[in-house]
Amino acid sequence: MEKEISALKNAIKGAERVTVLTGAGISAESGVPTFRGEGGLWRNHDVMELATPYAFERDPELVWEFYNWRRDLISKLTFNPAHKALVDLERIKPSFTLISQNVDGLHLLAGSKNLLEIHGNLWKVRCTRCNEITLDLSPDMGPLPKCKTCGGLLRPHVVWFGESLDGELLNRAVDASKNCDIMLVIGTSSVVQPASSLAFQAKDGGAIVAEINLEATPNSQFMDFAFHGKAGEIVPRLLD
Ligand code: BV8
Ligand code: ZN
Repeated sequence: MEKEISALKNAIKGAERVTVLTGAGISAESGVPTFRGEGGLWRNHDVMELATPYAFERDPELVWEFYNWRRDLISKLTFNPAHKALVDLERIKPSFTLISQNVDGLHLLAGSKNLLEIHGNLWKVRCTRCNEITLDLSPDMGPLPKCKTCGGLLRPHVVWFGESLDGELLNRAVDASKNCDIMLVIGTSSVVQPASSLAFQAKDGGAIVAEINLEATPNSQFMDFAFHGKAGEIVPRLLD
């Protein structure tokens, strides 16, 4: 591990353009439940069933209960050394893009600037009628929050399963993946599409690709480096 770590550290040092892709695993040590593993359940509902437009259509109050529960939980948490290390890296690199699948807002809280939240952000709400997007940090939005402008029902401004990602954000993420010298893939099970394909875009673009994740993933075999352990421990070591 030591030899590999120093090899990757040197590669990062020599890289001009760095792109990072993060998933729920980078927030795990902050106390945010991940999607798979133990975090995958809320009141015996499969989270994957709740984070869908169909669930919201069928039972908006249940979905809002789930999101209010997450908002309340995350409002008491903060970023961890892995988030912080990425902020420090961004400051010293001529070109840096952080692509996150996470909606918890912890990268913003840590101070990341060039951030693409490709699955949206839990702290933003969108009106289902007039599409107005507002930032609202209240832990509990109430059972069926309504738009102040038109009275329409609000929804979390996140990308649910079965919904397509914002085209412009995705294009910028693909661009940052295709045109980088190194991509770090941190804390993602790499099963969710199209995010998990970004690592291949980076490889196609000639980048060195490194995975830092608690366990192996379907993409591990394609990586130039694959470190299995905690992001909060490994990422700061890579960037110190
Ligand atoms: C789309 C917002 C289609 C909601 C999220 C192709 C094949 C098969 C299926 C599909 C496909 N294309 C599309 C699909 C369907 C689906 C999909 O990918 N399904 C998967 C499950 C197979 N994709 C979609 O629906 C996407 N939409 O493609 O649209 C389309 C196209 C055209 C027109 C119309 C429609 C939308 C996907 C976005 C879903 N929204 N989040 C919310 O959060 O409330 S994704 C959700 O999962 C979270 O954002 C989360 O970040 C993300 C991915 O999961 P991970 O981040 O990887 O988290 P996970 O728990 O899985 O893994 C955590 C990892 O961390 C683990 O490996 C663990 O070992 C590790 N870990 C734990 N602790 C630590 C750690 N690592 C380091 N340190 C630690 N301490
Ligand atoms: Zn409205």
